Amino acid sequence: MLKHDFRAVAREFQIHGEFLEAVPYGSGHINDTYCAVFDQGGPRVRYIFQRINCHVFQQPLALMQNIRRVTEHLAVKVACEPDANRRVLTLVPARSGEAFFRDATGNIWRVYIFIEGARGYDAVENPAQAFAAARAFGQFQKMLADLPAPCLNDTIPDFHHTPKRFAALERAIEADPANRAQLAKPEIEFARRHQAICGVLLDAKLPERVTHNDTKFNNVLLDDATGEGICVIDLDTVMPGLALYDFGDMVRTTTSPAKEDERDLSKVMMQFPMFEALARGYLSSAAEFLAPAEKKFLPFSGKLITFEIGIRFLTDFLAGDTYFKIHRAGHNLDRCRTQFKLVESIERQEDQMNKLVETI
Ligand code: ADP
Ligand code: GN1
Ligand code: MG
Repeated sequence: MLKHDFRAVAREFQIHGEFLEAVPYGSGHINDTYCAVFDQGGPRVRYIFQRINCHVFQQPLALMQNIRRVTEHLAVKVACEPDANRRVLTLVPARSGEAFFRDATGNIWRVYIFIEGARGYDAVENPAQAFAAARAFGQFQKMLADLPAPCLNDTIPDFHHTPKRFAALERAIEADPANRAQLAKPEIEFARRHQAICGVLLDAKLPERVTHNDTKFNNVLLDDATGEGICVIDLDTVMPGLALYDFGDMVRTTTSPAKEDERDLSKVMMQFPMFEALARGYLSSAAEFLAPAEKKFLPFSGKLITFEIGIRFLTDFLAGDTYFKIHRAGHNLDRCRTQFKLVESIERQEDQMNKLVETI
């Protein structure tokens, strides 16, 4: 039995032709994503159907308002480029004219045109990919620098406020509702040993910008033919933030050859050539607007955001897996372990990373 009546959802959007099927798609941790296929007379046409996770995003309408503004702004920016309609997500309007549809049980659905001829990767394969991804995310920040007022809505308040993330971890350790703290003693100790880094970027008085905030490697689609970072996706957390949150998450997800949930920790490492490609790719599009202080903290941001996501995984493990989707017992603890291993690897190479950035 299908979990959702996709045919009924499809009817609520401005899509012509006959709905054929919808299958789960991608490996995101938050929303439910499906690839929906339609017969429109010629070759099959695909769309992305997404059910927004309203446990995570408690104000889905404010979120959709952001996405509408951001995608419309970006569409104007890329209009003159070749293949313009593959360079930005395009929302398919609902029959009501809204950007979403709320079904009878309260689920909120949105539909995007499927970006064909490109794909996202869960693990980086070579420095060229790292360069392409970072260049695209830098370009994304640049194109949104002149988004007209008002500010975007905060879809998750304090999303990258690391000290508050740390406080949430301490609360979870204290409450220990799933009786798991005993299973994560080394990780809890690791987190506590690193507490001092939490506030560094907040104390540095860096400029607030419009940032993506979830720049993991699989949130940019790379063109199958050219390898270019053709389209930045997953716009739920686009909101005011620090440019370094985005660069930090790129370091987290685009320098190690291992997947985020790899159990063999010997495979987890910060590979210097990937970092170099990432820094060069990002600066190829972002150097013109970055302040010197932001540039200086590029390597540190990688350590901080890797640590931050590590403590979020640990917190969710302790809380009983209520936030991130999991696919096996201990999944969030496995994810936490890769993050902390990567923090250590970055620490060992931080001086070299700093020296490199000074030369770019
Ligand atoms: P989540 O917030 O759960 O990570 P995403 O918005 O990142 O959800 O979507 C999940 C996956 O679906 C992506 O990693 C990507 O593979 C795929 N995807 C999302 N939007 C599109 C699109 N417009 N075209 C093609 N693939 C897409
Ligand atoms: C989630 O949505 P997805 O899977 O791209 C999370 C990010 C984490 C990431 C860890 C809204 O990203 O913050 O860094 O998992 N998104 C949200 O893989 O919490
Ligand atoms: Mg995603």
